[in-house]
Amino acid sequence: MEKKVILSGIQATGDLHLGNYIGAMKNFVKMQEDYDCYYMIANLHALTVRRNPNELKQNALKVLATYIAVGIDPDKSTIFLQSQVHEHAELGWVLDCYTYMGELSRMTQYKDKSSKHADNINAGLFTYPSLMAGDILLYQADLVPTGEDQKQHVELTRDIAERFNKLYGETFKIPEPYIPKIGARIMGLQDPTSKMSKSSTLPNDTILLIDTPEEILKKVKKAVTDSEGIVKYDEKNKPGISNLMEIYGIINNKTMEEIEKEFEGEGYGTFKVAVAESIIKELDPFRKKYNELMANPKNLEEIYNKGAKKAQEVASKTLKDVYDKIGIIR
Ligand code: ATP
Ligand code: LTN
Repeated sequence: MEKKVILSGIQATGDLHLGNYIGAMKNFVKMQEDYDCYYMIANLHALTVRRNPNELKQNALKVLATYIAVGIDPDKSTIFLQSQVHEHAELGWVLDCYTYMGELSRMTQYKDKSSKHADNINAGLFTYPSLMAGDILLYQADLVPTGEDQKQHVELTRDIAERFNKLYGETFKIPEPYIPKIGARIMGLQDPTSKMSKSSTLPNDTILLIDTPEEILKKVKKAVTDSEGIVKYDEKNKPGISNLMEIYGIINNKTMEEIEKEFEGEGYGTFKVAVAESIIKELDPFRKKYNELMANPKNLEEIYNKGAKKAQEVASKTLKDVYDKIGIIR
């Protein structure tokens, strides 16, 4: 039986954090055993916010090295740069013409980012989801593993694909979002009411995968909690503690009830140290491997060139079918 296809991507916008790891990459690693996986570095998507060119290049390599250091095996999964497979930009344009302004204007990410970057509300920021739909549909993906914040974009992708299929006949597989039940929205440590993010400006809010054990311990110790002093899961009234519990639960494979029992009668101090130690242990092999990979850019280049070739074989077939169906001479 043919394996089901997975596609996901992460923007090349900076050092990756614990939210990216728990919400997305931990699943990328698990899924590569049973699925035909395509993991993309979304560097074209990163252009929606003004970037320094050298940093953008470097960030693409950082995401690639992170993928491999968390356990994605380039011999099992296809890892590639979005920019190296020109079919993404082409299908993105075609799908722009099958996506309505009304749909795009309802996207939460667009609303968030345009309020944060009010001086640069460019057309790319607005049409971002149709480029993302192209990423997914080019590979005929069955499942798209992401954090909660991307669910809306995958749902729009389904609508666009269904619309196209209705007009031209079966062309695209209709993808499903794959969102983890726990950990799909890891919150900031300083502001547990908004998601942990690369672009957070609060110090100690985000745990980076490259943080040292000392930094991780310091950040977790400083995490905002509440004055109750009881380790209990209550997302609404105890967002800080609930967030730490989710992190601890995912890493140690424990339910919220089990964690409540384990820390019954203990204060937040003890619990925070246990959380920090779990994160440190989980990320310990990562840091060494990441640094080794980043020290050898030639090796990274080989990996992304090989991945792009494989990705393009699949992507070009879908684009050819699309162009034939809509009447574009190639
Ligand atoms: P930015 O701050 O630049 O928007 P980001 O930190 O939100 O970046 P993305 O590159 O947009 O990160 O996301 C990469 C993947 O990680 C996506 O699948 C996204 O859903 C997931 N993700 C991002 N933040 C979190 C989070 N706090 N909790 C769980 N998953 C997350
Ligand atoms: N929009 C995503 C990144 C992304 C993506 C994709 C995710 C670009 N293309 C295709 C899944 C599938 C984000 O901002 N995290």
